[in-house]
Amino acid sequence: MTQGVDIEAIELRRIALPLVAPFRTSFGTQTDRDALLVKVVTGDAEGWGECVADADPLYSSEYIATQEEVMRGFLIPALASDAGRHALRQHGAPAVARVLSPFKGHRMAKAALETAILDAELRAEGRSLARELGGVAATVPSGVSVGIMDEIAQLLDVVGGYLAEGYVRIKLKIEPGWDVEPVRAVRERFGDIPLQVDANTAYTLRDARHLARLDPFDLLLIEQPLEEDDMLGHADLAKLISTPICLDESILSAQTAAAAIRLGACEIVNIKPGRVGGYLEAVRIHDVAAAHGKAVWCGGMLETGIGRAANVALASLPGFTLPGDISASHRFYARDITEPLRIQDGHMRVPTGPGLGPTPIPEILDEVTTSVGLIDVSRP
Ligand code: SMG
Ligand code: MG
Repeated sequence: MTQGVDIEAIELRRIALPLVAPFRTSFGTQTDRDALLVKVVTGDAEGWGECVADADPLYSSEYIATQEEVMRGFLIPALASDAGRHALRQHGAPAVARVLSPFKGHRMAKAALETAILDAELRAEGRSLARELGGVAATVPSGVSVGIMDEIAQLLDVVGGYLAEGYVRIKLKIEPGWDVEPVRAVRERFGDIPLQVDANTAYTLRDARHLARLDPFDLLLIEQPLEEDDMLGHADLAKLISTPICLDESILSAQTAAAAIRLGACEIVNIKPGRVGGYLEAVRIHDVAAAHGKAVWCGGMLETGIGRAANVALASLPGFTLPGDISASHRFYARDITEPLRIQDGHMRVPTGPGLGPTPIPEILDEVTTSVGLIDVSRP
């Protein structure tokens, strides 16, 4: 348990980072990442959080401009109110979700604030996020997510490159028209590698027979084939295909995870702290899944070293039995804002330093910053 925290100021910083190569999914092609970083300043330390919302509401309804606005207009004022400050002083980061609970949704904004507060608290106390969350592993296996390509030949080159780098699991982004053939080609070329696919809601239940054509390829899972709110559709689909269904976009909380598991809508859960409102809720989802004997793994949202280091800490919990989307900094960024995270023998080392571990390198951070504002929340 943490010891309580007194916030003096919160900095909101927008940064823009070019991607090393375009990343295409069923909902669009990304060429750079527009991110929002939160820095919380207390009397004892600074803490960092990364808001994982994209520039456009294509992955989910949240997008970066609204996340910044909801923080400024509602979430930060609630944390800075007398009641908010009192709760934070008494209970520290675990109070954040409760203080912010009157405001519906906006989980990515809530997660970034909670992470920064938790990080500040842990840094002040010299404790690591991994230990705080209940992590047990010293390293975690790295999987990599591979975007949709124009040509199969190009895909095979890219996958071959990642396997040569040591990634222990490949995830292919799929959509109608780019599914069975790329999977077949990767299986034929690379054999029995751990392989899975992610549809980002691109199909409907009417595609069940088509999706069953993936069955012979022995995939680890198919991630989010149907719409975010189509829990029953996923439960029905699970009876029509043999590839295990994993939910990503549909799982917003421990409660939705429990419902999805009870309904038979998923066999496996992709846990993304941003999507579920923070690392503390992420641990609760891990616990719910473990109680039902379901595997979980840690998803990715093209985080910088800040968000990614925290994800590595989460992935060190015992229920994370499948490799996460936890790739090295240079998978997406020629220059990360932290010391680059690297993989070694297909694994990433769990940070052991205080808080989430790495911090942004000030010169790099300044160069990529597009706007920054400091909100004074101190009281005499
Ligand atoms: O961070 O390695 C990463 C990206 C992993 O494919 C990835 N994420 O649906 O799981 C997913 C996607 C969401 C982000 S696409 C913009
Ligand atoms: Mg996904």
